[in-house]
Amino acid sequence: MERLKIGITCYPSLGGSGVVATELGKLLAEKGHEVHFITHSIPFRLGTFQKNIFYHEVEVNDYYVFRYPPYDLALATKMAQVAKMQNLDLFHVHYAVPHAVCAFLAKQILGNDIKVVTTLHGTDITVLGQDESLKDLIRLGINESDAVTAVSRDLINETRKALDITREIDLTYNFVDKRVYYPRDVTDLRGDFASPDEKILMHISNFRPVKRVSDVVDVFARVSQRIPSRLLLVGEGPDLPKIQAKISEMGLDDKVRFLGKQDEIAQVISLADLLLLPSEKESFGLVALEAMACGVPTVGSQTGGIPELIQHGKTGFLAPVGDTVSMADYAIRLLSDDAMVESFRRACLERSCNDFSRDMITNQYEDIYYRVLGRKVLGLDGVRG
Ligand code: GMT
Repeated sequence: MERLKIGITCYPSLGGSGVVATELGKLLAEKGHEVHFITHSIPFRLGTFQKNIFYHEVEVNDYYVFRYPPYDLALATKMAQVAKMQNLDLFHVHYAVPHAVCAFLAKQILGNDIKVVTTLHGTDITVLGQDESLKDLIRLGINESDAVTAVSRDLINETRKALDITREIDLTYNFVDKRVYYPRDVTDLRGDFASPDEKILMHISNFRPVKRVSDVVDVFARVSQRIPSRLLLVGEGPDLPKIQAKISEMGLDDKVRFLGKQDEIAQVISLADLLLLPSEKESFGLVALEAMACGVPTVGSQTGGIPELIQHGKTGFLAPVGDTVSMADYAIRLLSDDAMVESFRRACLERSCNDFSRDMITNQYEDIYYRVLGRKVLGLDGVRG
């Protein structure tokens, strides 16, 4: 079957959309497609040299009349240049602004029929889609794409509502690579963070207000009154100083550790007994899927796409946004019942394998590429029809 040449643009620094874009690119390359990342720096999960993967850096001209160097225009120009030089079949852009609009501009520059697939990830719709100064531009990027995908049913509905979009949007959930995400043996490492009788609760995020990390601390404070436990906070971001201050004010310094940004997420998550994800908005919650694949359940908020991932009472527990009392009660109920922990762990492993596998979701994206290109839907391996 025909090998495709795909240009991928995403935010290459920390963040779920960049992770999904990079992991997808790697898997497509593994399947034999040629993948060209067009970004402002090397995607952080790209790793070392890999067959069929190429990287093209966007450089912004900082001419003295520019108050704001025009990154978006530099990106669109670079996308067009790479497409021409490498004879790309399509662009797959992740996050609507500015990437879908840059793909549209690149297509205008090229003046040909290169296809554009846009994947919506979250705040590009749920936050920026509400912004009157960006709304029309986001709608243009979406409507001008040849295919649009979103990472949950909830995000599809939000997109329709926020932007008055009527076109078809494909559902492509986040996925997890079981070769990387599985329960790791971290027995030795665990001893550095907790004693054998203590439970480990964990939160991983970029500490933006939308993650409500303050709720994580409130939940943990209640849990630690009933269950000997520790809280590990992974990641960094704007709310970090506020959270540090809150932990000190509540006298929790001895029980909380800040691990900063970490690369070996599977290893880190495997330390946890429970993940906390009390976000205000969360279109999917990739970190909860990564935890699930490592056998770790989540207690989180019943918002956005989280209920499509976490089955309440089976692979975790959900409560309304901000209801830290219920979240703490659920955490206590789970952590004090070994049989329940074991059944949640099994359900987590099963669900992550069956419903969010890398092969299944990569095939879905591949099918969308072939569809927009008007080709027969058949993978390079020739086995799908
Ligand atoms: O949209 C964002 O806030 C950023 C984006 C990112 O790059 O981390 O996160 C979103 O995309 C992830 C991958 O599809 C989803 O798993 C996250 O739930 C989503 N974040 C939010 O909706 C807050």
